[in-house]
Amino acid sequence: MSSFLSTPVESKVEEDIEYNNICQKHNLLLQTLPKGNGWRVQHLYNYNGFWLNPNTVKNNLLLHTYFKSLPTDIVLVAFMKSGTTWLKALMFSTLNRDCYTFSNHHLHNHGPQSTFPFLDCESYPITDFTSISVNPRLFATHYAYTLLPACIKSGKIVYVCRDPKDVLISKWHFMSKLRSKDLPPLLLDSAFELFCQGESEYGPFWEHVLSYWSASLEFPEKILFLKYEDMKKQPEVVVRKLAAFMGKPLTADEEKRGVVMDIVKLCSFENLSNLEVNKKGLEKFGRLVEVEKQDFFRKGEIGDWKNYLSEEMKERVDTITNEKFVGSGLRLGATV
Ligand code: PAP
Repeated sequence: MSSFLSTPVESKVEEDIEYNNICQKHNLLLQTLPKGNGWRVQHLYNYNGFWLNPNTVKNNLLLHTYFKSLPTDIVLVAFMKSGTTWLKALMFSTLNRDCYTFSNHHLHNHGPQSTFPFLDCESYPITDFTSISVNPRLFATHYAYTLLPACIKSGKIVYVCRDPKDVLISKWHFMSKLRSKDLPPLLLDSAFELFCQGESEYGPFWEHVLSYWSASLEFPEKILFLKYEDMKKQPEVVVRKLAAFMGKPLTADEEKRGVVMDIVKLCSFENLSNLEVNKKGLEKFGRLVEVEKQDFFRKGEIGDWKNYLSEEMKERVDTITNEKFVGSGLRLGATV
């Protein structure tokens, strides 16, 4: 991870005309964009239909300006708390299955979040990631499809979605931990209301999912659309799909040797959450965000929302989901 992190060099920032122009554009933009309530920071801004925190708006401008994609890139996308950590581990270990043994694996000593870069965080000096020599390069982002630079859309994308009720509960727990100490705690009732109105980082949830669902129907060879619930039910099916999609299908010999189950076990919630490397320390994202590694592992279950949401709340989310997804052909929940 450290290879793509940059040390802030404030004096250099002042001399960088292109970067300063973007900062200026960002400041002006924030004055004009609709403002909403943040979960982690005080305000979110509605940028081209999606609620982002101010730094994520800025980073979207930076991404559009600086990111140099390669046709072989594969980008993992998910709405927050929908399965990024798990898929990072699965994609990394599936793609690099010839580089490590399963008894002495990179993931035993490195958190899944550090296996490949997250594109939504600002680092300075700006990196265009051209120094990454592995092929294909893997990246991750939470941006909606319409907010991605065109060059990313021309490569391959793995998208994962999850039941919005579980996403809401997972996100509320996670954001409550990261929430600025200067703000009052975010009560679940308030988070629920904001989520239903679409007002949460990278939201609205439903438009985010639909943006990738529609694109996956249009470009099925470019976008692999997965569901967290399918992954829980039959992870081995997902590993095979991922391997083929990433251009490295499982061979008959690998199948015989049980490589699929090795990957599944390595990346399971039980295994990863019990590794020392995932229990302590901080994961750094760009120069501004740090997260306790253990906060990426909470319960890893389907249906934990039942412990938090009333029947009425469940009905409200399900009704929104049905109304938003009607006619799209998308059904949430396990399909395999
Ligand atoms: P991010 O958006 O901050 O990157 P992300 O990894 O997408 O988070 O989602 C975290 C959720 O995935 C957590 O769900 P929970 O709060 O409902 O428990 C986390 O526990 C779960 N998770 C992390 N790793 C795994 C895994 N290996 N298998 C299943 N679920 C996992």
